[in-house]
Amino acid sequence: MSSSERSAWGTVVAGFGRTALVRPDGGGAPVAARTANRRIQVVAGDRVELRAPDVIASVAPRRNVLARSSGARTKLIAANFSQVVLLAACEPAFSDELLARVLVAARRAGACALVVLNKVDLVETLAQARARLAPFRAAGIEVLEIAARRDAGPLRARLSGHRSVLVGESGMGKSTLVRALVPDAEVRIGEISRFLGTGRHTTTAARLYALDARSEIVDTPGLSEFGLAGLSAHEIAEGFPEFAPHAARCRYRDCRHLAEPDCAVQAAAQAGLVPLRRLELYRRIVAAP
Ligand SMILES: Nc1nc2c(ncn2[C@@H]2O[C@H](COP(=O)(O)OP(=O)(O)O)[C@@H](O)[C@H]2O)c(=O)[nH]1
Ligand SMILES: [Mg+2]
Ligand SMILES: [Zn+2]
Repeated sequence: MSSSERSAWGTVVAGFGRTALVRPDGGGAPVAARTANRRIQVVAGDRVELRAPDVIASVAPRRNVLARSSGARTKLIAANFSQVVLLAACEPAFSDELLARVLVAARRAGACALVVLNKVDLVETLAQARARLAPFRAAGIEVLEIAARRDAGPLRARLSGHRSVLVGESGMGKSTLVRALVPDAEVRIGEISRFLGTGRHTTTAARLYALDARSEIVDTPGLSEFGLAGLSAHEIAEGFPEFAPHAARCRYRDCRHLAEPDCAVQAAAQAGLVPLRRLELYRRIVAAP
């Protein structure tokens, strides 16, 4: 590299394989950039080295990554985050299995996780939604209730100091929430869309927004499934931290809490010490990760 080709670093605001919108360090307008070669793949949250000034020369090693995998294909969702916010809603009904899957992935990424129940103004469906989340609460997973259309305030404080990845099925209120949290979201979505061209990729990639000097949120496309292909039963069990205190008393040290004899996790579920639904979800995921 000649001395006139100075490199600079930036953060990927939206990434699509080899192309990305990059926010340069030190401010300035986002830059539409392309990776120098096909071996470099970028995703929202990546730290990238810019050259020329619209060529991505390299990607810094990722602290963590949120990815789902069907086995044949692994899809990166976001990188370098500290928190995962799982959005559910009173209506339409959400999948508790999807929540459990994302919690496994968040745990593997070493990020903290927060479940948000949105649309709590829909009082007729509130009790049912709370009941579906009760096993998660009982497992020690935090659940925050909001009505994003009225007030996203209760969540705002929980985002402070974090880069949070917002995930959820479509219809849960992600767009509503992002508009409430990011005052100029529409303008910035427009910027990203212009860069991408007419609607291309608009629903297939995550976008990173700054909330304040210390906080960012990554909006992700609506999920309908979250494959965990390649994870062992043991790795999946790590996403069920409420099993751990009991697992030490299973007869077999490598017990997978499926059909092994004298499984203490199974016994704890029967005794009501572990939510039965959580054990069911664990077994479903292990059977078809
Ligand atoms: N009643 C109610 N409806 C909401 C709330 N938040 C979002 N919605 C509605 O739920 C629908 C789906 O919201 P949207 O933000 O598009 O969901 P997304 O698919 O997750 O992006 C829209 O009709 C929203 O107006 C809320 O707090 N209360
Ligand atoms: Mg949306
Ligand atoms: Zn066991």
